[in-house]
Amino acid sequence: MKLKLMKAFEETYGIGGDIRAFFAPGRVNLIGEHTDYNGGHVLPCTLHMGTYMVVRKRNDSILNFYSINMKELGIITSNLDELYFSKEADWTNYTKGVLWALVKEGYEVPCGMDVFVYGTIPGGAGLSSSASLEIVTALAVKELFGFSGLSLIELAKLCQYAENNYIGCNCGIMDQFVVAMGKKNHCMFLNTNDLTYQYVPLDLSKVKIVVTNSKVKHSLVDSQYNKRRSECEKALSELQSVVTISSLGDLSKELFDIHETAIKDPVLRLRARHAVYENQRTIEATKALKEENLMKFGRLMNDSHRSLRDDYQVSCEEIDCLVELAWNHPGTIGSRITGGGFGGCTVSIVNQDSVDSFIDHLRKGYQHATGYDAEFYLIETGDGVKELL
Ligand code: GAF
Repeated sequence: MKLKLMKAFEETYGIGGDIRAFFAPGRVNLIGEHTDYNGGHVLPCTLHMGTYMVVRKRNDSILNFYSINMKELGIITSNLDELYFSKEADWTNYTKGVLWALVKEGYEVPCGMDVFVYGTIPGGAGLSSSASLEIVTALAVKELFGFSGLSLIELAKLCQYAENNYIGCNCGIMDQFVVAMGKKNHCMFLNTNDLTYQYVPLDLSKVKIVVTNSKVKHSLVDSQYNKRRSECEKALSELQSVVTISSLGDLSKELFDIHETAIKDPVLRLRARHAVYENQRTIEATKALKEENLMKFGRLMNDSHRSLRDDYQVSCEEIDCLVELAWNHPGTIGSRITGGGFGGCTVSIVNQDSVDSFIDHLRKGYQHATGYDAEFYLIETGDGVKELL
């Protein structure tokens, strides 16, 4: 792949100079949804699908961006003096946002770059194509300009900062963190409160992770995401008048049940309830995975979906349809919505022998109920961001 992309780079920008190539994966979250901005735990794994970036320094301050996936936009040109969000900059806002965050942090970017991108993550599916683009940019820039003091975790934080303050999505740290730090054949149990993490082995010899793309993305995703976050912050501040906690992730289910009436608005109570219960479910699910108790893991995934559907209300008809079809299939161990919500993908753990009939059942049932053609990805795990040497 590297050689092919290098050749394509030269065809786009001309030959010569030091050309380097990088790759960052996408991610799928197995459980622990909407907990990462509530000081809770998450359990994502990195994918074989991801974003390739080929780069070369320039002698001036021009930034050229080209993506094979957005051929129709051609080369999008910008400048180091123009690191601000603009609608016309389209997908390059993510790369520019990372440069902006680095400069803001005091890293001097001395010259422009020619940038060539190829992504294999389906866009808008909730598999973190944006975090993947951000992190691959961050590593490429770090390596190109010798910002050797920056660790991968610091890069993840900078990319989250860019997403929050340049793009305007108030996301948590999960996506950037795992895309930077993920490990093949493992998922990552991350405590978003203190950023401690463990790699948990993922044995996919008898079961498969099937990601189903609903092909639906409701436009309210960004506004509703930010709204959920502020609802949780409000609920937290009300709880803090009766119990000493610094985040919803500090609460056990039992303590929540005792104190929940401190939250006046019943809707906010539901949001906080999801954040607290989902965090505890993620801790339990990780334990079940370590003990190889997949049946329990699957039940917790199903509970997670119900909570996201009923309490957090980030699901939608199409996703519920896919999850119910999965629940009705005998080969399914667990199934739920994954990612930010309002469309995107479901993640299911399916017995290896049943994968074909599972896909067939969902494909037909979903087509019949909604008219949409779902897409299916059999997940292979991959490593976090790296230079392709
Ligand atoms: C999106 C966000 F980017 C993550 O930070 C996380 O909150 C997730 O939605 C929901 O769990 O992917």
